[in-house]
Amino acid sequence: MKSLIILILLSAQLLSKDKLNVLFIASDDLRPDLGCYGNTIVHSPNIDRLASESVVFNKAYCQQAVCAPSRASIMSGCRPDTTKVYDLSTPLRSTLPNVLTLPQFYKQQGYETISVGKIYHHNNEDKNSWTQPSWKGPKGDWRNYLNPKYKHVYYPTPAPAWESQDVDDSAYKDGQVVDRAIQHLDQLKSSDKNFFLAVGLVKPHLPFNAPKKYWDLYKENFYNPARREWPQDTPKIAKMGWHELRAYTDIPKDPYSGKRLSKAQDLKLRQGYYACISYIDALIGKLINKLQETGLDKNTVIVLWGDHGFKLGDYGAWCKHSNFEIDTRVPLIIKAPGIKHLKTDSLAELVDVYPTLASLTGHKVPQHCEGSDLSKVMSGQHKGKKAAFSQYPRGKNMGYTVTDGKWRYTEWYNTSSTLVGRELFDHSQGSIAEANLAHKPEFRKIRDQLTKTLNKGQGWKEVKLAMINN
Ligand SMILES: [Ca+2]
Repeated sequence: MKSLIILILLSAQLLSKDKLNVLFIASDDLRPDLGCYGNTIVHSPNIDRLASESVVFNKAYCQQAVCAPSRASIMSGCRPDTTKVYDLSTPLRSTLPNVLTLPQFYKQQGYETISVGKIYHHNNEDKNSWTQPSWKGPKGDWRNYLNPKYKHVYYPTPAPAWESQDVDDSAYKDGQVVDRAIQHLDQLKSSDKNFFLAVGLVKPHLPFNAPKKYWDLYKENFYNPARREWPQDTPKIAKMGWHELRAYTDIPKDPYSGKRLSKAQDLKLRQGYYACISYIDALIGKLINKLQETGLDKNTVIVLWGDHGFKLGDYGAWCKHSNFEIDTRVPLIIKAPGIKHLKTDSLAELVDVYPTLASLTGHKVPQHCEGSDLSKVMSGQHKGKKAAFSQYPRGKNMGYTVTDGKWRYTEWYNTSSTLVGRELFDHSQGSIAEANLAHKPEFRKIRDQLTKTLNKGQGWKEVKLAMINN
């Protein structure tokens, strides 16, 4: 009897809203340090609960490991060489004024499209994407210190890279963003329209500002980098000097001085990053509980993604900005009604999110999408793609990188399209590599195969075609 009532209620809902909704949750700088990805230190019970009902992509990659280019790519469905957004100062519409963004696509299908928090990188949250004015969060500096001394600081930031205040969840920006998202769900519950609700959390991005209770979870238990030196024989062009962290007080300023963080700073930063993960985990829990409470979870696809990886002292470095596995690998968790839990090593790219969501919600995938529809991978009907691609500029040079799930291979080109550096890393044991193997004769065959797959950064076209034809 109970299931019959549920069926009738569900049918009524499907009659008025015949397509699926989307709850699109972005986290800034979140690498896959989550319980559901096998991390035993972090406290992420809410994301783990979501993951237990979702498809968890264990090998998912951003297309460029820094905020604006990664976000321009996922939101447009295009790769950085198409968006031409390679830096933080170029908004998507300045290079692709007419591209049909993911939310704009849903808007065209008659959806209510709403954005709260940080979705695109820039303050102007692309008016064409949304049916309501977007809300970036409470007014004030994005660094969001509560200490009045640091409230209005600007770059370079004369403030510590962390803050731990004994406050409740809504004191910081992300808490208020989720409170606002919850209000939207209350309104959307009685709307006769489908919705695409984007919720952009700014943590665990620097500065690591989070309520004290989350810091207290990590008083004794710390993440410890497996390797504190660059991989052996890595070309100079591949490395970066973690300038982003050096902008904060008490961090050594000269990237080439060889100065490292003090042990106390090192521990504090890693504790702070994990505190921020647990903070957003609690907020994501609130959001998902609300979705369930409204009953909207029955016909809503949930996607949780991070815009790129992060180094926490790994390789003796911090932040992102590279083509390394640890900077390109991201969490990607998708829950869709009717699709069973799966943890998969099938390769995924953030550029796949657009076509996959379009397909999962019952729409035709727009032609311009440069990623692949992974819905059949999610339902176990397709084994997935052969390779995943990313890129990163270094000055006027461009590094193109590819992974086949085990090997990561990178080629660096200068402005005359001359090859100026190669890297080949074995990642069969995880995200950290011991040495660059690109110039070892015994790995020549693998390198040659991956050179072909990479095809100077254009190899994705062949991989996409193969996904359609197989
Ligand atoms: Ca970011």
